[in-house]
Amino acid sequence: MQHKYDPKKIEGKWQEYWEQNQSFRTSDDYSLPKYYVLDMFPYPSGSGLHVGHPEGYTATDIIARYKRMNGFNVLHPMGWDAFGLPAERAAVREGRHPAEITKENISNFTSQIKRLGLSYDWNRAVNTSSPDYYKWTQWIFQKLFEKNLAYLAEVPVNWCPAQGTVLANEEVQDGKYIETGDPVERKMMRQWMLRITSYAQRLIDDLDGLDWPPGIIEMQKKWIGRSEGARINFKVQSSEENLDVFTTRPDTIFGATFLVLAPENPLIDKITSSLQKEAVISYVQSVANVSDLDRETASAKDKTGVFTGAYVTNPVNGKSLPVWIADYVKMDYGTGAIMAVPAHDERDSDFATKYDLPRIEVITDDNRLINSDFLDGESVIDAKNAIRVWLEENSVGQAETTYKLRDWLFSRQRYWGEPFPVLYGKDGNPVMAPESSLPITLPELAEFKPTHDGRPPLARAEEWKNVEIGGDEFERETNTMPQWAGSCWYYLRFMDPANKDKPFDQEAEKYWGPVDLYVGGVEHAVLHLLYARFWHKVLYDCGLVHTKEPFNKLFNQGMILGISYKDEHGKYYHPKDVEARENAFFAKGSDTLLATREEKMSKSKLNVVNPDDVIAAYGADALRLYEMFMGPLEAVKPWQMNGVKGVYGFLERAWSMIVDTQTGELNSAIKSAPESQASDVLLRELNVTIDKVKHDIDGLRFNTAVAKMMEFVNVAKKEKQIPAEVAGKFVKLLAPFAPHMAEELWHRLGNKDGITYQPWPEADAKWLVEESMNISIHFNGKRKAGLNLDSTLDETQIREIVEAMPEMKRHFENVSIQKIIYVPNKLMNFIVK
Ligand code: ANZ
Repeated sequence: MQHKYDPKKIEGKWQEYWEQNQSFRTSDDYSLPKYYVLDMFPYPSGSGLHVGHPEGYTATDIIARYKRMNGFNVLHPMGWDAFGLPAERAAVREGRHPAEITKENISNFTSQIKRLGLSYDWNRAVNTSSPDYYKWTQWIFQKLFEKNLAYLAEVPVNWCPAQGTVLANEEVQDGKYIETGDPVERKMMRQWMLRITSYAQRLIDDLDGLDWPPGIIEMQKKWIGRSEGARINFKVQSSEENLDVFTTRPDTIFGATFLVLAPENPLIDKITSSLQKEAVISYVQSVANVSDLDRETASAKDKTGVFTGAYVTNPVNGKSLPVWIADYVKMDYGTGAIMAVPAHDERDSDFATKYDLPRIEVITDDNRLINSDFLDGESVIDAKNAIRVWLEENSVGQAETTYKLRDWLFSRQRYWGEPFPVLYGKDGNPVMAPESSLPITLPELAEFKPTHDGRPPLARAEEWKNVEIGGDEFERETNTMPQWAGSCWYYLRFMDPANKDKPFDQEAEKYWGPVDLYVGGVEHAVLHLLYARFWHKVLYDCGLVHTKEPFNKLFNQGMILGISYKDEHGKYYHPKDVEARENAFFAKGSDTLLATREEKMSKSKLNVVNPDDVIAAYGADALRLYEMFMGPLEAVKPWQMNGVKGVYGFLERAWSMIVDTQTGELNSAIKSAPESQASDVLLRELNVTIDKVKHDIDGLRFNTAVAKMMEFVNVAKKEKQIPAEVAGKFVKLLAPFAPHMAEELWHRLGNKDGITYQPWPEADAKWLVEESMNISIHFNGKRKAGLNLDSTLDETQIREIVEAMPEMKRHFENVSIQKIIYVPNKLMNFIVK
């Protein structure tokens, strides 16, 4: 029998036991209460797991194990978000096929994750790049098409020349592809679009009922970007045309001194005067290739524009306003035209300064209207309402709400993605491939590199591309879906992963939906989490899911930072080399030391910690426990190996509390006596610990739960006698956190069944109250005495004690008690007359 705590001898053994016993297999008994706890499934990258992954995974695993012990049927699955650019880039780099690389990475991730002792039901694993999964991604796309939510359009796209593909708005930041930093350009292309904008309002409204971090809710609202304002029609002079502007500040209309059109606005052709034509054409051409970002961030002095030669009439006062073109106005927002109010808008002000255009002040410092005729003296809020009514009454405008959210650009010129279930007939119009032909499998392609002209790699698959149905010839769509497609609905597939006839069974969804707890990184705030909500709502409208929202509670774990070492030249050092280098420095008498930094883990900074190394040194239980003990789950925190050593020490103490490390038998303090034979000190500590751990797990405060268990062990180790029942209860508390050790100790305590489904211990309320309490005794609000009493006494008993006390006697003489105010555990106030 093993004597000392040795995770190597324990962990593999129990992992095998769980697998053999299918301990974590989810039950199909829908009469049980359910709990669905989900991790954001990983992209199986070539670099494998780093210690950031197990942070969220351990947290959800604790919840899953805890819920099982509380009688829930738990769905706790894991899978692979396996399509996407990185596998393709790795394939190009290594000269191998992305399918092969993905398979290898998945197998590596699986064994790494299994070593952590996470209680996933592996029977339910899904892989978004496998045909029996993406069959249904294609099927859902067809539902979107049927509902007119998928359409082809010639659109300005974010074209990334380096990657040879278009990107979604969400994937571009500061004019660069967020994954690689490659620059992104604007280009017109015919692409598949998803009409997420028709769900904009519902995507805002339904955030209300969600238990999500307020920051994420804010980010989604901001991204959707609802703006309330007005559309105002300006008549173009000596023309039949009208120019509509969108403004959030209709109250400033008397301050408008010119209008500005986006360079792409189609009205430009119709209103430009012949005199200005040449200048306008040359300006429009010059800005055609400037990226949105550069357009937006152009500073005051770089503001550019050109006069069209046309004038409009301001409907409120009949004044003539010149119409300009400038690239700070965007075509894809509002109406692609604005009324410029230089006195109150910074960009308009910059532009007016540069081109010497007038400004009229209409708002005072205290937000009242001036120079505004019938609006003078009004507050901004009242003026907004008044002008809206005026515009509507005079039929020159109306209230309008716009959103920043754009439709989702849904096609990519890449190989490693879901093929579209779409065919083009001879007329070039798209039709859906027959449902019976799904999945449209991705053809094996020897040459899958992106092309540089934007033609998708699949266009090379001649045989695959051309299909004949009932004598008619068709060509397949050769674009693929973006990497976000598969993750839009994977949480639904986990409910019924083997279904061959449907994406998932309705009964399964009714039982398991929605996800009760979803844990993942904050980086998905507006990408995955918005896309999945959108698809879910579409499925809701199709009657396929019964809840409006997919994820009831969301929690973001904080990033784990690595400690990196950098010298004065900016060079990074591996921690192993640091000691040697510093010694060398001291030997040379140099005073240059390496600077230590806490930074995001990355290969280039040599600060990535691999969980395999931690497990090899301290075991999976110590790794899990440390990940939880480092700090609050949501906090950003640095990885410290010493901390792992610390929790390892705790595990050793917990072990030796139960096992005699000399003989390997049970520690002599462990007695087969009933729980009641434990000392009051131990019983109190046990019950307080049970209570605290329960509440901390419920609140996802795992670090304080671990701290409490540490306290328990310190108290228990001073005891001469620990009834096995008491030890067993502690082991149950430990089980969600350090499941391997808990399972081992549980069996050593003489239990035959595994610990997974043992009922969670309940705290005996009797031990939760403080032993004694300090009560201050008042008469008519004045403190007369302080008493230390047994905390189990109730109001009547305390009153009797006080009345019987000789030193209190005089306070009760010659008075009558009107009322007694009792604040439990604090004070008793006698109101007397
Ligand atoms: C007059 C005005 C006066 C404006 C003022 C602002 C301040 P948000 O809040 O982002 O919705 N705008 C409208 N369409 C635009 C476009 N296509 N490209 C660039 N700018 C556009 O901003 C709405 C405001 O942004 C609108 O209200 C308009 O300028 C400008 F003191 O109209 B405002």
